[in-house]
Amino acid sequence: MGILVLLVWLGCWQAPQTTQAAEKTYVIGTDVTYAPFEFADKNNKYIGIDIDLMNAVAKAEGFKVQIKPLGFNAAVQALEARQIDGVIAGMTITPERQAKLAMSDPYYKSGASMAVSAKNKSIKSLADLRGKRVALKTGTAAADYALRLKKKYGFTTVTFDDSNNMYDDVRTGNSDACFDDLPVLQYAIATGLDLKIIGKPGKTGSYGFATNKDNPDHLDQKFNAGLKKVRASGEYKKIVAKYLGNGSAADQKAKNAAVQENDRSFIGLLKANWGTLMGGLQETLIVTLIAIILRQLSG
Ligand code: ASN
Repeated sequence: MGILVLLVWLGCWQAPQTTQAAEKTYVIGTDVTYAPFEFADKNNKYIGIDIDLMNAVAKAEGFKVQIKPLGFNAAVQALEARQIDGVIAGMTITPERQAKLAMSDPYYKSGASMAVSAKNKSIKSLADLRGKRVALKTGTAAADYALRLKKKYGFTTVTFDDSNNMYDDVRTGNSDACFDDLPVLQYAIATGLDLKIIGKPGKTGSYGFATNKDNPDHLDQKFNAGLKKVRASGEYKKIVAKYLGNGSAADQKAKNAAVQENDRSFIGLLKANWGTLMGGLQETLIVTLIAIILRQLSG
């Protein structure tokens, strides 16, 4: 009897996460820290161009979103495993990704750049990377770009799951250079990261929202329709200006505080992702609990 009550309670307790009476809620994965596109503010609330854009598109199209900061590669894998409905994460539209996923119309132009420590005086071009160690972020377009150059320029590579750990490896001198998207590097440097950009960015493409090709609700089409509306109303411009603004000193200072307090430390990331981590833990506990109960029943 006690077990029955427990199982019924577990069933009821899960229900509110998946049902929405009027407007459907889609679970959208994003990167952990990819400012100005997604990052945690002082109150550990996720903000950024991607987050505001996704919310604006959802509002325009009459649906709701639940944003999950999973990390870029993990978010794409979760999408492919049908665990989430979409990804918005400064994700470059590439032919390889288009072959696997439904990618929306482009919403932001980007390109991959190399960066080295601000103190580095010896690396001035790709040719100076011979024999050097280059930090990359798993599964990214910038990593693919660097891997295509690896043989020609003779460098070794090491991978990280998020941009901050990749930058740290260069800052601390473990790696000599890293590759990431230009707008993200520029924003990080403008808000206090002690790296510098070397050379011109390589062409990798524009950012788009990703979903599965067979998603039953045509979320890609909904995103495109919403994006058109949000552009036409002037909201898109406002969102970009909110984060990239006119670069006033006060603006920049506020951004510094937000990024540095929350995003650059392990604790910051942990705090920002506590909900997600605990969500995963809850699921694990439930599965374990059910396994124990079933074993008791069968034994
Ligand atoms: N810009 C990366 C890519 O398109 C995504 C990311 O790092 N958030 O691969």
